[in-house]
Amino acid sequence: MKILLVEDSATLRYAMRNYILEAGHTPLIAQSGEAALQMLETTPVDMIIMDVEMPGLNGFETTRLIREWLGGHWIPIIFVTGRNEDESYREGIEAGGDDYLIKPVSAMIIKAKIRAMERITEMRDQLNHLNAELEALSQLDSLTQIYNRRTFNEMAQQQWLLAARQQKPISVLMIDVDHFKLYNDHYGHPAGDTCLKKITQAIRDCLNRPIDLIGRYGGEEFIVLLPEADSVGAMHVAQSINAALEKVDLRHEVSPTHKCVTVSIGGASCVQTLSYSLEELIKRADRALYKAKHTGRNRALVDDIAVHKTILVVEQDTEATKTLLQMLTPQYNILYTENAEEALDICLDIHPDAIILDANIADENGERLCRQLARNPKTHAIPIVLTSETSCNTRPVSDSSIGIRGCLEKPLSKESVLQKIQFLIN
Ligand code: GH3
Ligand code: MG
Ligand code: MG
Ligand code: MG
Repeated sequence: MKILLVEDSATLRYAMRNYILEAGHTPLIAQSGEAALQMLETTPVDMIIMDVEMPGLNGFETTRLIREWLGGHWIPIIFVTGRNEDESYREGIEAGGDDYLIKPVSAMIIKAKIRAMERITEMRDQLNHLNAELEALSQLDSLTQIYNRRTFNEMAQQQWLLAARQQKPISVLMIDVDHFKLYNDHYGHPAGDTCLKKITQAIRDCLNRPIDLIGRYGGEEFIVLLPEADSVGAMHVAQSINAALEKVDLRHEVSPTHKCVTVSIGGASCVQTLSYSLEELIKRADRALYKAKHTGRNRALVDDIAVHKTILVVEQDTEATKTLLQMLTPQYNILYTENAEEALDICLDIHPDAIILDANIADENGERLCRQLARNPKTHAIPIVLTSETSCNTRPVSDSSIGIRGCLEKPLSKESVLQKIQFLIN
């Protein structure tokens, strides 16, 4: 164990240091209460042996500050003092001490006390470990009583699949508290915990529908899933969260950006397509959050994936489909099918910005697909590019009358694919 010894007398420091070493532990030395506090900011310790009478902060005052600063994290603190009055003993225990020894203390006693405290520390560790296991088994985050990350992911995945089936929009918001480290440092960890609970409540109050999901994603990071909400709806919710926190007005005196606790929000919205996953949507929201942080905090940015152009890939060759997906994602929204009938349905429903069509399909019922698209005023302007195993020069010129505006030879090269698509879409 690392044992911090706080003692102003050089003689006692020397003796106690040796006792600690003899007991098989590592001594760290502070000559004053102030020095002890400073050391604890950077160095975690397992136990503290604390003198009471010291110039500056005395042992009781130092212990009170340490307990406040450590919040829920308990480490044993033993006082070693010349004061032997009952009242002093009471004060020491009240200040947060766990034991109280009267000087002079023999090596034997100090070693026995260290051993006793070590046992309690081991029990604490076991308890923490069991609590962590219990929390993993439970669905809720213990501090905020909203879904923990794992449960949120499971529930969100169900909503995602539902949105995919129904082709409905879905949005996600990542919410990160601004300058929360400074808040903890200034007000203490327990106050930080209370603050997180209040933030949770403020966010919950902004979610109006029972299908909306909220989870604690990390320490001071929350996540919200808004099924059936497009980017406008998501932005509305996000801004209402910013406004709600301003109203709750939790003081944050040391924040460099605002006087009260604020959050930055990054969102992403999409109309569910085959080419996106929930993980990607969350990644996009995270990217938006990063932007919100770097453009001043206390703000919301929502990335509308729907503004990305959509390309329909109609391919029988699964290798080619995979290659195209790799080349075109995430710059474009990709839908794909190997079936001309389904392609027509998709075109009528979603109006992709371009179609990449396997020439093999085009030669069979694909040609019919092209004609049907060309006839329909809703779809006649969609440009079609063929992919072909044979040279593109052999294709008849009449293709252009049924919307075919280009040809790509297999094996496909990324450069030519992107060039062609950009040319056709922009
Ligand atoms: P930024 O505005 O860039 O997000 O700054 P930040 O200080 O909020 O970010 P940073 O990631 O540096 O610090 C996050 C802090 O959140 C550090 C950690 O002590 C605190 N924190 C994380 N989980 C908890 C918790 O459960 N309770 C308390 N009180 N604090 C927590
Ligand atoms: Mg002293
Ligand atoms: Mg964070
Ligand atoms: Mg933060």
